[in-house]
Amino acid sequence: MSSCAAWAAPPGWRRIDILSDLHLQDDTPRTFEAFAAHLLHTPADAVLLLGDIFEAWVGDDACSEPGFEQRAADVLKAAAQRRWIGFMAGNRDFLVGPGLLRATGLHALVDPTAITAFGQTLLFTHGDAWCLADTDYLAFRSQVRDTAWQQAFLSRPLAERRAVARGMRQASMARAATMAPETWADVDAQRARQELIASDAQHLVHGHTHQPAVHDLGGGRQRWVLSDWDLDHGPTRAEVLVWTAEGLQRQAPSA
Ligand SMILES: [Mn+2]
Repeated sequence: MSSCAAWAAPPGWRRIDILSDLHLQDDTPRTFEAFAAHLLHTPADAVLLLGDIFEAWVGDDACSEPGFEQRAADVLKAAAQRRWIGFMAGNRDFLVGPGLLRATGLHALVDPTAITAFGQTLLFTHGDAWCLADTDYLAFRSQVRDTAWQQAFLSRPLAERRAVARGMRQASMARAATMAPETWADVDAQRARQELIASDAQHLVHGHTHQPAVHDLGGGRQRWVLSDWDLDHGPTRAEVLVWTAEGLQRQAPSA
């Protein structure tokens, strides 16, 4: 069982927005604009970013050069001045570090985190760590989440890190092209139930699989899967999960 962070929302919060899997990069300008507009204009008191906000993140020092990362940091900073924003790493942006969080005013969210608000406790995770059938990926994950591996990677020149990220993205796209999203590994239901019981939470909320749905886990427990976002290719996908005293509800982003 993973060690789980747990905290209660401040009593003044009325609405918490949850989003993930925007996979932002330099060539997704419409998705980026929709993300920025939502963060700046949502009426929510808090926003939980549940991972893979960025398609790749090669180190917080990337923000020191004019370009995509710097624009993204500017948006996050402006948004964090208006409301509480929490950041949980995904399998793409796990190298977001304390430098970016400090510079923007974002709060780190441990994976998983249980939050109590509106008389209910929900458990939040990106989702990749509990896709237990994906053993190749889990081996890769434990390698790249290792502190020594990360220090070695981050000590390489920025241009070299960008080249490695490009190569990994191409390999991942080539792999994904051979598999429909429905066939990707999914969060293990037994593990999800165990984690909910251990953290005394009612529902699990996660992203990662790009298969928005609500799954019944029995005993009144549910697994809510977030939508990915894509406003740059084909049919538009963009959805925010809104948590209020009324429960959970999917909504279009604020414009
Ligand atoms: Mn992911």
